[in-house]
Amino acid sequence: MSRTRVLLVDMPFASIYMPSLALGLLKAELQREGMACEVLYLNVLFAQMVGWDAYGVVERSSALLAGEQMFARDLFGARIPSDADYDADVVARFDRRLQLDVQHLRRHVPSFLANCMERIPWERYDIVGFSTKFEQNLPSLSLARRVKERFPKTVIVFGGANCEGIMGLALHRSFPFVDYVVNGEGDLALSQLVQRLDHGESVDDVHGVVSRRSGISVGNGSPEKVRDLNTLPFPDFDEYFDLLDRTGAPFSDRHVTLETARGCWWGEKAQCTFCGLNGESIAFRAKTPERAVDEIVHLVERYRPRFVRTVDNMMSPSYYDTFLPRLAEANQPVDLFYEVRSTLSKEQIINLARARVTQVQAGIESLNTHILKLMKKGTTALRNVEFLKHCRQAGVYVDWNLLFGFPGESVDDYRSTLDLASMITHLDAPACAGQIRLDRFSPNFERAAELGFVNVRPWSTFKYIYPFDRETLMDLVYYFDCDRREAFDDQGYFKQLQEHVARWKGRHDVLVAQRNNGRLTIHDSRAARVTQQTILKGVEADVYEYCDSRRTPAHIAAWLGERGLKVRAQTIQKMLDGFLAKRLMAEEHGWHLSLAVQG
Ligand code: B12
Ligand code: SF4
Repeated sequence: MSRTRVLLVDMPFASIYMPSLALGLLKAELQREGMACEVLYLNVLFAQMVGWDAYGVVERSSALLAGEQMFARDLFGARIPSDADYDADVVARFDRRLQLDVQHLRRHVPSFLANCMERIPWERYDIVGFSTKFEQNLPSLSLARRVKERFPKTVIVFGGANCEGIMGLALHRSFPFVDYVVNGEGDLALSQLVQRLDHGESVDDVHGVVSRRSGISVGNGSPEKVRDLNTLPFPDFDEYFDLLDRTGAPFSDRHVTLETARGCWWGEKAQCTFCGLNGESIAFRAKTPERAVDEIVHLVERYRPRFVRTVDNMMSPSYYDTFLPRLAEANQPVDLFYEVRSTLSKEQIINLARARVTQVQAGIESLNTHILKLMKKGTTALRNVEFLKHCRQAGVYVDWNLLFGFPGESVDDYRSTLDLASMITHLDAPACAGQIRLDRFSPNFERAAELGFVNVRPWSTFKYIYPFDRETLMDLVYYFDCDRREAFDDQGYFKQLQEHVARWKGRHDVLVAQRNNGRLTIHDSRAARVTQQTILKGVEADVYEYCDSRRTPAHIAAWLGERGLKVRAQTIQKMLDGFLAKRLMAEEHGWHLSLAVQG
């Protein structure tokens, strides 16, 4: 065992509903290498102090950067604009509840930081590591500065999504009390760093570690990446679950985080233009199915969660036939969440459901094929609807977004989106319909001019958080504002779409097809319906059911032919036109899809 003792800290405003996978992995890795390490979930303690609900409201409103702003005062005092200016300009645009919660939490920040200094035995640790993503920069920096002032010998290390690439160097340059920053994957870099410090050796050649030489911040490329994810340890979440029990956190369901892959296999080929999810590590790597199932079984036995939230950017394509059946066989008492592509077949979706993957985040993003092309999504509007329907049939909930703002969109695109959206209100509604954000690492940011974005600048809200010039902010932050090269008048469709989505979320429409005595009865409660009930018989009913997956008239003719039925092309087309007229079917480029969920 080395002499060096490490404390890893998760500050507000990390999610309190699940443990940090990064810290669970880093702790396990350090311990495996013989180094003493503990994890401190100060986000959970802050939530206990200010109230779980109020914390949750502010945490979920990350677009305001209120979490960063309320801690920035401690670090920058009068160097940033007043709270009153920030409230008037930013918070006032949101509802009263949020305004009150922000003010309530802000009042607790000084005493929270003071308590942290008094109650945590900092002198026990040689190295304190802060993990920072989302709105964790200012909370982490303000505490780190206090620790460094009181315990100058304590080594302060930063890492996490807010430190990736150039952001890590900018953070190190801007905050002299931060000794080292790991600017990417920390699994190998942190243990190398700790070992070097333990032996009193130079860290200058450790890849991915930013250090200070003669007072100047110097980076050393990207960290060495874990090539074989099977070599990672199982994460250790002991402190998180102990703390939940001790603080009496009022969550009925326990969640654990799990990683079965890193990077994105689709993005390696054609990265979606808005996506910065993978930072600088898009190369796809996955655990073997055996290892992934073993890890789930271990986490379930140790922490008894109700829900496993995987953090993969994209499920491995091979998992549908390997990992999922194996997981189904393991019959674990948990539901899972996964991010998936929306191009899955019906069989793949059924495999998800059998393995208890009951929630997915799917890259649907649009209901218009032209917009999907602009964002390089590699799918079509009709395939997206087919996916939503097959998920509903299999009992898999889909979390998705409707994105706008890609240069090249037209009013026709919005009109057709609205039309299709009005026909599928019986399927899961999007979580939001909104303009895309310009994120660092996304093609939209990296190749802004080429893709039609101009005047790219840090979010204006950052002026309430950092007293830095534009150049520093361009390197330090993750979110950017921009203008479109070509001005575009959406003729009010965009607002209509947002209103439609808001109504959709409140509706519980039904469009269901049920077989009874050879007849297919379709019940329809959508606002866009033509009739409440339609009864189909014979070939018509068969064709409607056959179009449960997308089919062309040629497919239908061939399928009927195999059943010994010779139906003329004109008759088939008439049937399909009838379904379309009743808005029971959607069509795109000759492909037809029945919209009713098969009961
Ligand atoms: C899971 C996830 C979530 C979960 C969080 C679960 C949790 N408790 O952590 C949920 C669903 C809550 C979530 C929500 C949001 N998320 Co999110 N999320 C992710 C995701 C997909 C995985 C994170 C993860 O656990 N990765 C696996 C771990 C192992 O990797 P890691 O965290 O990067 O850690 C490694 C290194 O960074 C480093 N490291 C980390 N900490 C430390 C500390 C030290 C000391 C050292 C040395 C190294 C180190 O080593 C680790 C191991 O290699 C990432 C994308 C991604 N692929 O990383 C986005 C990501 C973190 N989320 C992001 C965003 C923007 C959001 C939201 C704001 C969503 C939105 N509206 O857009 C909200 C904010 C929620 C909030 N305020 O809490 C951004 C963050 C950008 C940023 N710079 O912070 C990311 C990067 C994706 C993106 N590009 O949009 N998210
Ligand atoms: S949005 Fe999803 S599919 Fe597209 S590049 Fe990003 S992670 Fe991959």
